[in-house]
Amino acid sequence: MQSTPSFAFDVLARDGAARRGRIVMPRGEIRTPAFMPVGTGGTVKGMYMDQVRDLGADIILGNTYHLMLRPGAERMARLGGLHEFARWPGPILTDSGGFQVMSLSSLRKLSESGVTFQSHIDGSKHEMTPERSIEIQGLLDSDIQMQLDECVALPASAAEIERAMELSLRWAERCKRAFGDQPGKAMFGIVQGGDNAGLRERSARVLSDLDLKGYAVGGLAVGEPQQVMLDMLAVTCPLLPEEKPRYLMGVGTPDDLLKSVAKGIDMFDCVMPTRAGRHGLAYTRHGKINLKNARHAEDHRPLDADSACPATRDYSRAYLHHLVRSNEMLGMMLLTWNNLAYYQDLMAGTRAAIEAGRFADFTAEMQAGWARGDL
Ligand code: PRF
Repeated sequence: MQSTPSFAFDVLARDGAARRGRIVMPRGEIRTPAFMPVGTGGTVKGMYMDQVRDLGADIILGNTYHLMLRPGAERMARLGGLHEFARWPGPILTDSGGFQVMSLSSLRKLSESGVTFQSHIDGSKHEMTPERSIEIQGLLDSDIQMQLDECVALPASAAEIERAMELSLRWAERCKRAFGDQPGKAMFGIVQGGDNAGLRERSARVLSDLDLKGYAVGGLAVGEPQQVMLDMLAVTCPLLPEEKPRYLMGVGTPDDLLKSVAKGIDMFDCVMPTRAGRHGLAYTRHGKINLKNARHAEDHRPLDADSACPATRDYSRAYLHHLVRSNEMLGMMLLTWNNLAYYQDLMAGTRAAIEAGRFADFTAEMQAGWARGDL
């Protein structure tokens, strides 16, 4: 009899600091580098779960903050958990809520014990502690749960960055205790420390000693230039355990993804492909195309005739332009589909390139295509 896989991460190939790996969990295998489509409120906006799966996504992201407010964590548990509810049978990673509380709610009050806030939906009052965040993520039946942390927007003073980083370290310990030992599930810690290399180093070292199943790098792509983000990754990644997955939270553009993989990142999530799709923007091999632009009004060509994605291959730019201009929901759906297809294809190409030992060449080819533009 074959035993159920609990949680295993293997690095299958390396090319410089870039890694091609595999996470095996009871709900499925995650090929890394992986891009996780964002399914904030139990839906990857505008997409059927079957489509998301067919694009090659092995895992999606859900948000503790949104789901605790609506439909509610206890209700979700009674409904059989998020996988059953949203009809996504594969692994789900949930963000812990702290980041969303800070960006979305009002009347936030942060203390050692946690954060109290008012819902952005109905103004109701809530408390989020490290323990409650882990409890909620358990009620959602999340496979990879994130510690509660505090992310400060940049620029910020070193003192402020340090205070939030140290608080996040204490919260990591409390989350680890609350999570306990759950075979088949994982809790990841989150490195903070802003744009300060010394603080990043301390955060990475203390979290590494906690021996968690994986590590995220948080507090980046929050207002700093790309080079600062890459410098922080160069400091942080080598300090994280080699044999554990590394997840860069909330990043980014296709260029961010490739440059971060080159620093040793294995997992990503970002609203960019889905949100941009709803705003008329298409990510393609030829760079970003704004379908609102009048120059597409009589363009018969699809976004990319060579793509396997129907949204990319079968619909004219003129039609997409018309849909976007008319604010038709199909326009948002097709562009979201195209963008997620592009992101998943980029990750598939990344994995193949690392295996073939040609990741630097692959990156240069992709960048040349974006720079050449939409001819
Ligand atoms: N912490 C958490 N979620 C996040 C971030 C973080 O720092 C970021 C920063 N890019 C995005 N999402 N918990």
